Amino acid sequence: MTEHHPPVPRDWWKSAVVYQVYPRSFADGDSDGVGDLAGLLSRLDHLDRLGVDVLWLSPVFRSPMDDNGYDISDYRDVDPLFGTLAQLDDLIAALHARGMRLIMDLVVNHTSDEHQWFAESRSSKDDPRREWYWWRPPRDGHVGGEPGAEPTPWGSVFSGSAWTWDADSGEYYLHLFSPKQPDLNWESHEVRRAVHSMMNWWLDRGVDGFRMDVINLISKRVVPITPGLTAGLPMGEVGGTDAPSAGSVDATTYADASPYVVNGPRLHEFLQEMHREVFAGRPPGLLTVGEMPASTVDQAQLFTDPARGELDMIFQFEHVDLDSGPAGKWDVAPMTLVQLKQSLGRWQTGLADVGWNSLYWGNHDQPRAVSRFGDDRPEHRVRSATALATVLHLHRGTPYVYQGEELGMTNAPFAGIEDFRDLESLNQYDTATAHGDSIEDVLVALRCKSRDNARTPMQWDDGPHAGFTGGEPWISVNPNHREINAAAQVDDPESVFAHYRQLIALRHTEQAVVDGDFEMLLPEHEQLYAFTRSCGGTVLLVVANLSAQDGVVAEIDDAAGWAAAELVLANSSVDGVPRRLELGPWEARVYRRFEA
Ligand code: TEU
Repeated sequence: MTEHHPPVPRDWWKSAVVYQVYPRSFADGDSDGVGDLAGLLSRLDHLDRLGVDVLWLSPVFRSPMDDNGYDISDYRDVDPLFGTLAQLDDLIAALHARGMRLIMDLVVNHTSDEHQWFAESRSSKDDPRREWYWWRPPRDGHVGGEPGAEPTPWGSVFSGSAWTWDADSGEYYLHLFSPKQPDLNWESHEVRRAVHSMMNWWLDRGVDGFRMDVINLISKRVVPITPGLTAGLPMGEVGGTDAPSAGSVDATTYADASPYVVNGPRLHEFLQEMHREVFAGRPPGLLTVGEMPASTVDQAQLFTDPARGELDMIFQFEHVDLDSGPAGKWDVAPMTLVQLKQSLGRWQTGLADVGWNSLYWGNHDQPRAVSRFGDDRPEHRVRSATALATVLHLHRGTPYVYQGEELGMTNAPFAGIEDFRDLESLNQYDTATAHGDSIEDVLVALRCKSRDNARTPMQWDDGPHAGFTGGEPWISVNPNHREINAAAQVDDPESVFAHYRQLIALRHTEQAVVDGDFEMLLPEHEQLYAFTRSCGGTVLLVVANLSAQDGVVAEIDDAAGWAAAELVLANSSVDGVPRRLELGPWEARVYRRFEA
């Protein structure tokens, strides 16, 4: 269906904005309490009005839903919970008719344990598909299934061991996530061929690319078998200091697998092969973004250098790990604005000449942006959400908007553990309380960091269940939907939604937003986030007070000149022509001027 698109430049995505839909929580068309494709199809006007260019749809494939669809049992069909393949074709057509593109979630580090491939693989040690997954015997001198017999002491991201014992075939299989998400063995060229063929099938059907789930975990560090190592996998140390950056591995009981599974030795080779087999021969208009926890700027440069033929951009995790302490995600730590600027600024500089950034504050795995990086108290919420958006969207890179972020949706007021649904949160609760942590301490961390914060239903209106469903929602709707909802915002020029619309439109019209060089100003300032973007003779100044403090003055070169420049965009009105740049709580402005 690519022939429907007008000719597009290869790097069209530099001026694009992507909107992420987590289908389970977006809109429910059949009143079973779970969002679905019918619901999404009925809400495309919302995306259209916002002006986004691309929809990233989290998984809708067949799945037992252990991890809400990130455990796929059939890559070539839609789960009945979400609808039908015909509806997905309708979605592709409807988006293309509106000039939008669709990228699907590609989850190929692992499958579901209910995928046919795994069923065959586990059926016997001699099955031809045995080597499609990571099977290993118990540790030397141990009996399979007993504690301590796991091939390596690696922990899973979702608590517990990364190995599960299969008594029937007498071996363990590896799962870096849940036991229902066995890791595929990418060393097998048959696995790689099967994945490429599935990807080509989707592109032929009309999808425009993929967001690739934990794609930097597909190459594992397999080493020759020597004493002290189990069957070619290194052990790792229990209690090691390298907490996995994105995960929540219980470091007192398990070893961190990340040195052996993150950005492994054949990753570049696998990505280049995928590019050749799937993307290289196709016309421009496709988008690839790899989710890559624990990746550095230097690595990102290699992954996204167009000359290398790997990916268009990656999701890095540095800025969303700043509020994690040494013990990982649940060890909630304070984060300063100076640290945040240092981190994002380094990515701007590092990918200035080669490669490209993706930009995000949130997604379905992260707490709500305004609650985490901003101030969600009623008196600051709107300005804080719009200030954050201004800063992010004016960086160099492709911005991603997570559903509800454009409304300034907040974290949820979860009370007890019965309010949570996510397996990661539920496992963490069990593990931490079994360890002796107090229930209240565990809940405090969950309320802050649980992925369920992002997964409460989209707030469409102030009616029952926020207009999300005619049934009982699978997870509670945030009671603040009475104030925070789409219906109240789409026609209000002062709303968070209207501000996002302006930011997206600005990227479409102002070349300096897309291509301009980035220069950080006032890096040590504790309240202000300020930078310029320059392109040709155009210079944009972005200045935002990311604090609740009033009267914060930006002391930059030629502040008076800037204060008199054209105000392109702001989240609060500026009266007259001030002689200096003084900002109120969470105030953000974008100025433009032309320099010879
Ligand atoms: O996430 C992988 C990942 O590293 C995380 O963001 C993870 O959810 C978080 O660290 C947990 O603390 C991807 C998907 O986005 C996520 O929803 C899936 O659960 C996961 O992979 C497994 O497929």
